[in-house]
Amino acid sequence: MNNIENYDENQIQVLEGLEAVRKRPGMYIGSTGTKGLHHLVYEIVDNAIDEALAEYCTEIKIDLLPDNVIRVHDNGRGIPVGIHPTEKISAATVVFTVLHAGGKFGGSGYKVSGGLHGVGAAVVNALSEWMEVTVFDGNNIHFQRFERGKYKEEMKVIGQTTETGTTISFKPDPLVFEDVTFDYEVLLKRFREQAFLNAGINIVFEDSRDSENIQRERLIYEGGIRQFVEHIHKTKGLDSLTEEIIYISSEMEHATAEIAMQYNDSYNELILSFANNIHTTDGGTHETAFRNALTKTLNEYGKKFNLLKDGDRLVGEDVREGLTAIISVKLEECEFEGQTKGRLGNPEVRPFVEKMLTENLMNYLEENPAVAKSIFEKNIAALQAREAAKKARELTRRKSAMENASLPGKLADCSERDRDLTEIYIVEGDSAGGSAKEGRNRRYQAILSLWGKMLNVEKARLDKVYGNEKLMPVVTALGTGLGEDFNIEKLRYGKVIIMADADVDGSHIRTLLLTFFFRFMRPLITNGNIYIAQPPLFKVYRGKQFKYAFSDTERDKYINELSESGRYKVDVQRYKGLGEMDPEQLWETTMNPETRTMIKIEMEDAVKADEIFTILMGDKVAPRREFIERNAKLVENLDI
Ligand code: TTJ
Repeated sequence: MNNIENYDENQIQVLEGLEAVRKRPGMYIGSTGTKGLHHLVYEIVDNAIDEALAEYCTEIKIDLLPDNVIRVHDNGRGIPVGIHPTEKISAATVVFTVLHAGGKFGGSGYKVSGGLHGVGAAVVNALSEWMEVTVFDGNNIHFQRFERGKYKEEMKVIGQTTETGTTISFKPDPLVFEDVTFDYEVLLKRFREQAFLNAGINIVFEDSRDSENIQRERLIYEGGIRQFVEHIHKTKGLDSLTEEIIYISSEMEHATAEIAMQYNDSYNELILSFANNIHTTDGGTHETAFRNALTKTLNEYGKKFNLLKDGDRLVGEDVREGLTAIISVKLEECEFEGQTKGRLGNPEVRPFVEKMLTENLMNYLEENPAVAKSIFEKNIAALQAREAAKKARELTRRKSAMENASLPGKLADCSERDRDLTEIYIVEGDSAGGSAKEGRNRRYQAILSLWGKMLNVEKARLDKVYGNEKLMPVVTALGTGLGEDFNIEKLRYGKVIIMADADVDGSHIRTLLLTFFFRFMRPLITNGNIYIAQPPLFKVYRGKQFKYAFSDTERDKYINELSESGRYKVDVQRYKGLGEMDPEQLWETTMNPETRTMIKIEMEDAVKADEIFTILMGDKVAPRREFIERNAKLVENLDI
């Protein structure tokens, strides 16, 4: 029987559903860029993790095969293959063809269910060039193949077996995704995270795309999120303040919560929160509860043991300096809020987590006075630094008021007063700054040239940032203030564009500025104000005809096009720096909104920059070497 030709009403509905996914993939998976591509894998793997959490499966094997084919296998019960009572086809077929049937399959009794947006296996199927489903039910091997969501043959038995489990293989559709190449590190990071969040789960990940260089990793962490904290400190090369990792967990009727935390010798906080194994990048009730309870408990502790001077009070910033914490809650039903659904909304979580932390942390501190002492000393040092920063800030304010020169001299401002229509280019180096100034549209484009030695924000607290000759002009030009003073309402430009050369120094300045924004002006990133300008790398020309290329591939393509496969001579000019372009070229290629391409910085990019920064600027050699080895290709491109 051929289902594509024998439409019945159900089948038509199903196909229309999957057609909708193919028409608007972004609505279902966020984007058709790399993020959306990787999302496909998580969507499938999450189902196997659910089976493991239900304790029916002991191992999940994920293979990244040649041609960017993904294969996910679990040794669970196997997706049910019997005929579905209303759809009249195999239940497994329903899972892969009916939207929103994935994950829960009509109340299979799973307590928690993952899936970033829970879009389900049918969405992945619709966006795959092909997908193959194999189910082992202990007796028979069942098999079905789909192409772009459609099937020609129903689920059928292809052999016998004594095993149980599910294997899904699929190849993302190159007609849907801009690039179908998976990033091993991105996938590994996500699987590792899942292994930390689900203590004891056993994930084997293998990348055999290159037969000469097969990479394989077994991820199993009996210590769960405690080992997550340990891993972060180790890979970042941070020394822990205390030996032990504080671990607190609690369970109530429909929810569990756990927290692992430890201080280190840096000044940065890293709080990662999760709800049902999904990273809540914008926090939410669980994270708010953690922050509140932490500040409250440490103040109470200080009061109780007379460790705080009269009138002194620790604020959130003080107690989070140098803190790494993982918060993981698992709920029957999560409500995700905000534009990117990155914030947990469930109100009942807040009192639950607050109570759990307040009670248990106070007990812990009283039972471990030596640990409590180191933590408290660190908090007090942070409090003192905060007060020093306040003084430095007031001094800078008074100074700039007296000098009556509130905007930096290196700023060539624009005339437009409607902020949303304006942009500021932050440019490293005077010659590039000069070209940009001449080439710009001065009505709505402002140029700020940077000069002087960059502050290593890694090692500096806020009090050192005030008064830094390189960063202060940025702060003043943007108008927002920084740290706790930051106010996005005061932002003077709609877009903040970092423009630097495509070389070592350029990527250095990009990383530094992104790290600076990430640490001290984070809302600029979450609000989507930060961009990276993309100057071309090559000019390919034949006589008066020319094209700008932004990558090696593009260069080769244009050489081929302009030479008409070798019939004409073409020349290639390589731009080493922005300064080599004249103002008109810079405008045409990099600054003209009609023709330029820019990268909009997302939180993930900033987190990555911050990570790169910590490792490369930190004082530990081993993690740096390891990082460079692991990311040899990346580092070569970024040249940090
Ligand atoms: C559902 O309830 C009856 C027994 O089997 C349960 C189930 O669905 N198990 C299951 C699903 N195991 N593995 C999957 C699964 C694995 C992958 C990789 C992908 C998908 C969509 C489901």
